[in-house]
Amino acid sequence: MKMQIGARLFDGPGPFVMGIVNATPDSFSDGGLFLDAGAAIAQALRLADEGADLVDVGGESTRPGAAPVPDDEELGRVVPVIAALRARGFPLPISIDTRKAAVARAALDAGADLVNDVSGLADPSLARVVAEAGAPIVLMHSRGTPEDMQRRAVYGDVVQEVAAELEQALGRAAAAGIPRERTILDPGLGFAKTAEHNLVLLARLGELRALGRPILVGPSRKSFIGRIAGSAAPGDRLPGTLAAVTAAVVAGAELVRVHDVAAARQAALVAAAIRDATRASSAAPAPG
Ligand code: HH2
Repeated sequence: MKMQIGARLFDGPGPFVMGIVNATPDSFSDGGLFLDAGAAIAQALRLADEGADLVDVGGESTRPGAAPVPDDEELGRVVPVIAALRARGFPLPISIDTRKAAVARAALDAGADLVNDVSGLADPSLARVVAEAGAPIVLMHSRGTPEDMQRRAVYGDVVQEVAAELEQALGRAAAAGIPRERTILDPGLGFAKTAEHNLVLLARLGELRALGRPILVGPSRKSFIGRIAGSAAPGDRLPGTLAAVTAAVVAGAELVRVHDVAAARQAALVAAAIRDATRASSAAPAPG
């Protein structure tokens, strides 16, 4: 990928690691830990020390069944964190994880560099904010809202349908004036997906590369890992997360979104080295 995000040029195949800062009371794996602005700021600094390439700050849980959060409440959770990080010279690009135009605008004004939209631009006013700011955007695939998305997890071929719906999201972006070069695509593991859908998307992730944009994948601690592992609690899902990160990077993901940055970074680097060795050795001429 080649994309300017804030002060940093992301150039090359990666992998790049996005560290998660959930300033929420109810996120599925770390809800309440970083609701306090001071704790969220400390977490962002810790993830930077662990080797994150950017951090993603969110103020609304989008786990299945989560109720929406009013604009001012979400704003009040994320804007002080972003402003304080910028005031102290935080060196990394900051992404704002929101579906809401007002939150995105305030976060970009406070110093965020990228918008991470789990609704894939369901709201045209968010598209306008991103276009006006000239910011890059992550378009994640989902259907419906966190409240009803699991009822919509019905697909013929999940990979083809996700690809087609991501292409529609790219169309919404283009219509609002966001150029394709400023987009990153994400299949949205766990969003209107069953555990089986997540596995098929990971296994066939390479097919999404035909859309011609960098791919971000967010498997971190998600429930399909607990399901496969036989009920590991969210905090005990790091080994399974690393397996999913490895598979995603080998299949061509340029970015991974994770809670456990140091461990995921190591897994992603080794996975990328294996991916590159595969490409190099299959490109080499046969001996003799
Ligand atoms: N997953 C979550 C939130 N935002 N953004 C992208 N681009 N991709 C994802 O897979 C993704 C995302 C859900 O995880 P988390 O933030 O840990 O939980 P919660 O929504 O409960 O805050």
